[in-house]
Amino acid sequence: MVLYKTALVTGASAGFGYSICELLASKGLHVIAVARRKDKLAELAKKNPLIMPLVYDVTSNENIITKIEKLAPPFNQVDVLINNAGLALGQDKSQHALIEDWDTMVETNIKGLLHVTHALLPNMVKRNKGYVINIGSTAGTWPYEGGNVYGATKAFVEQFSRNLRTDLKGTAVKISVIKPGLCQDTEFSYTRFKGDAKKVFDVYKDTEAISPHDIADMVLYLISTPPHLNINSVEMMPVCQTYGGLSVTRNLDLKEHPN
Ligand code: 8X3
Repeated sequence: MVLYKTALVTGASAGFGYSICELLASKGLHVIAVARRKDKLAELAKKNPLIMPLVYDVTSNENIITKIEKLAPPFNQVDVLINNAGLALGQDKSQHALIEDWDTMVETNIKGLLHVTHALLPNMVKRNKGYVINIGSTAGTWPYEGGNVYGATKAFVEQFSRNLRTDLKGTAVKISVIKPGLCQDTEFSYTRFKGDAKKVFDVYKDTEAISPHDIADMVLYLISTPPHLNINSVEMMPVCQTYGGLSVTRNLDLKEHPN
């Protein structure tokens, strides 16, 4: 049984966020759907009157609290925060990556998540009621070529989640991190590969990956756990995906090359 009345979901305009909003509202929660794209939020909000669209950019310096306070009750008090907004940009090796892409990932995946959490957490602690669910990634645990800053931001999300858990000691506020692996039916790869349809196609070719519904189901499960139980971390992969193992370069050239 869900013991929470309201949820705020960032990155609500597509993929995981969109599905999470739909599912939680269908279970009777009042859901604040946060994203930058007004048209997508309007489309989502039409699906259920319990969904309140809130246009907000997590990378802006505006405090989200000022916007939430203006919403009609019960939307003005958030019980469950789902920090879902995040992105990957590029999958080139570090030596070829664009610094602008690195900056954008840090701004969104780290700073955006921090700012929203910092704004909402004090009220949860004050009321001794709340749940923060951070969307991490398998990339935060398992390195892969070209995962560089994306994986590092998700490692941050995981460690920040653990540290939050320690800070919440002595309160009833819960915190979990969900770490999905390969996921389909989201904008993730289109964004990462900047619309390169061939690259996107190759990522999902002949696979059955995690769907946004799988993630929404997991969120619903987490917020339905009994008050005494905190699931610290959930790592999810499709059955078709597994660990890659370590790699070895044979006959490696260790000599310095002329400039
Ligand atoms: C998404 C998983 O493997 O594309 O966070 O980095 S992966």
